[in-house]
Amino acid sequence: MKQQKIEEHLSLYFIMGSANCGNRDPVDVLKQAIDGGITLFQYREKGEAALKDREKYRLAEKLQRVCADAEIPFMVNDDVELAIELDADGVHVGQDDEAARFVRRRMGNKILGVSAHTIDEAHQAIHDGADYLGIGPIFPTASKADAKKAQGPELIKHFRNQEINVPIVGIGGITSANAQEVIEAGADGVSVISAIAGAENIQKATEELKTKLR
Ligand code: TZP
Ligand code: MG
Repeated sequence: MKQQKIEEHLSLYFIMGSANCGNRDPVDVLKQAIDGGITLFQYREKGEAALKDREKYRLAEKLQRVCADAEIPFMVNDDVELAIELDADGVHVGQDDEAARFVRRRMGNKILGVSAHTIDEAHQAIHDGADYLGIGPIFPTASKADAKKAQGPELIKHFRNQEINVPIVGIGGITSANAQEVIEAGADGVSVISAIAGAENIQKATEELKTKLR
């Protein structure tokens, strides 16, 4: 996918796994989020009750099909094996996962996202072939157990001021109340878990977020 296209897909980037959906079916959650206007989806199966092996594969496959029907790119968090098995549209890795340069080699020209917290990490990720950077946590989050301290939208401004010009997506505690600040700071999009997966009305919450990104 061309960089311009990736940038457009980052606009409203929804991330979830079964643990983020409470007692709702992740397939329904994803369908409603798509109806609300998400532009990219990442399957992120984490936590104590996380699905494993066959179950994880089956859910991933279902979610991928929902994405394919809606022409929304389907990304996988961390699990490069799964992404390759499914022929997913891409993978997102953090600093503690398989090194981005190896992931790039294994994934060919698929989308590669890398989480970066410092300018050095950003330079390394770009050198390794990242298509975009995930920067955060911007605001405090309850969705990631080992999240670092929230840095505010200033963190994104800092990356832009240091000539980090690749596509950037902000992450962490982003809601319809603060999404605009993240974009104004220089992000191409926002990625959210709870603002969508935790909303009572998923489609409406997604639409609300969407209006803040224009
Ligand atoms: N990485 C940094 S913060 C975060 C991840 C995966 C969690 C984002 O979830 P939420 O609910 O949108 O704050
Ligand atoms: Mg990771």
